[in-house]
Amino acid sequence: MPPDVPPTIPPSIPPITSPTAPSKYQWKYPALTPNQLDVIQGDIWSKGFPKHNETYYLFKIAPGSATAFAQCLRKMVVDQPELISNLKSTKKARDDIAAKKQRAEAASKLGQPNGKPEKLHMSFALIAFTYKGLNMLNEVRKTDPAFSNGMKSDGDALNDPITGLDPLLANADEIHGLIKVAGCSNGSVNGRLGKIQAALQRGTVIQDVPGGTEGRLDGATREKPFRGKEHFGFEDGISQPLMNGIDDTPPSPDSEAHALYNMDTEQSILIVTGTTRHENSSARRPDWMHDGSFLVFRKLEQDVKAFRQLTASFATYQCESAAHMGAKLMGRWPSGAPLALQAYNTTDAPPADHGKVKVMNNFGYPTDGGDKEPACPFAAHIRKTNPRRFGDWGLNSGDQGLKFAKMIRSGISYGPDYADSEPAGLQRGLLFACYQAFIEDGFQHMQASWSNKTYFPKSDSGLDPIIGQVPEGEVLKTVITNRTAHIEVPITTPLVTFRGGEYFFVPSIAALKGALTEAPSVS
Ligand code: N7H
Repeated sequence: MPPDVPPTIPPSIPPITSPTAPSKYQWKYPALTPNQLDVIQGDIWSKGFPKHNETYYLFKIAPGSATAFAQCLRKMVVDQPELISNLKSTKKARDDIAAKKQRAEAASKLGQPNGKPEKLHMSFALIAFTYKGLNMLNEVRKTDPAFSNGMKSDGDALNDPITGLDPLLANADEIHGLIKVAGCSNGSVNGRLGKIQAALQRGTVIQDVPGGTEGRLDGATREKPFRGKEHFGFEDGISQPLMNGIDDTPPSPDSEAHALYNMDTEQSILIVTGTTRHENSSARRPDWMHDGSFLVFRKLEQDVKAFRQLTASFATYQCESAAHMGAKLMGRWPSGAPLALQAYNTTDAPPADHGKVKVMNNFGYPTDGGDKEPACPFAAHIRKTNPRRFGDWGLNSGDQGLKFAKMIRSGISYGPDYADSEPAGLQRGLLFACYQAFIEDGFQHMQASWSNKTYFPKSDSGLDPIIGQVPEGEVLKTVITNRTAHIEVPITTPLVTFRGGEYFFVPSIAALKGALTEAPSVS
């Protein structure tokens, strides 16, 4: 063969793939390590603590007791490690619950008795500190301005009201720490909280924050048939950022969608992993903050009557029913079915599909040129707080929020169910909690720069009808869209009202045993 003839390249042979064996989803980011599963507190992942009841206990460290508190805390974490839950133990509990459920389902399919899963008696706890509380344990550099200044200082940017606050949350200076306890019943929550309070010497070393009942705010999941639903009647807790190493692999057929719609999340957005803020910032955190996360806690009262009255005016806003208008405000139907999907543009999913739609995240928002009015309004709560895809509708891809505004939500409802005939004065809502590595990028960005602004995700979108807040005296205006119309909706009675809250840091268990309790900075 003459030397100048190029060798023949064999045609490439396509790999043999079975259509029934889809390839495994490849996570985009490195996994949490086994050590991280041991030291990261157990509520900081998409599934969080299993719970039926939950309490937020707010405490202060008694004057002159910082050293005693540090000693008690260290002793508790070392001698009774089971009292503060880590990711490993929470994941195991979730796996046990799932296994029991599966066994019960299998038994019931075989027609065997005892098809109902046996109730597992479990409880879980987390401890977190305000900037003031943390500073009593270790000198804290002001690396995170929102955290060190406190939620009250952010009030103007967030448009938080300053009156009508829950007395327990009204005086933030009194709050040094938070113990969040979740469990299968009030009894299991009280039992675990009592043990922690005893270890931290409640009454002498720690004291209840004044203004409430024993320093507590209690919540509970709603009873059947509203289990999983919040007070406006919508399925909650569907869309969460997922982390490699703790979350289940997204189902393979949905892999691309999970990557595309940003479910697969770099851990440094949710957990303090490195010393740099992100590529554009120089804020540096000390090593002991690694594997911690910031907790934003807000008591948000829901006005169910106002929600029902507003949605009853559906015809004015060219919606087909009150339920359709509710779905336009939320972005999902009560079942969880996303309004953006064509099948659910105008109707909720049939009951037979509720199991499927209540976990549905494989969707984005249509990219039909940016001019037409979409089935899911730009201002809908879930579209405001997660536009899902970059570059659509002329979204400003320079908005760092599109990558960094992520949070693990971990709220619980409080208060009784609403009834038309109820006596005046009953209150209900959401004890909202979320975790992120940067409050400025997560909660603060979402609330102040997205939900409270009409220009996000595009100009004249209107404000988020559920959580948007305007300065006192102004009326919140959202916009409802359909294929032909773009209609402004004034919300004269807010659907959700802020009743107080605070920013906390949730240290790793390693920090609780080490740097934070070694040498308190205040005696
Ligand atoms: Fe929202 N609701 O129950 O009506 N939220 N939220 N939220 N929220 C969501 O997708 C609700 C609040 C987010 O990825 C659903 O899991 C209520 C705050 C984010 O598609 C429902 C309150 C902030 C998402 C509610 C409240 C957020 C989300 C759909 C207050 C942040 C995921 C279920 C009383 C600043 C969006 C789901 C996505 C979803 C409700 C508060 C953020 C039903 C009543 C304060 C990021």
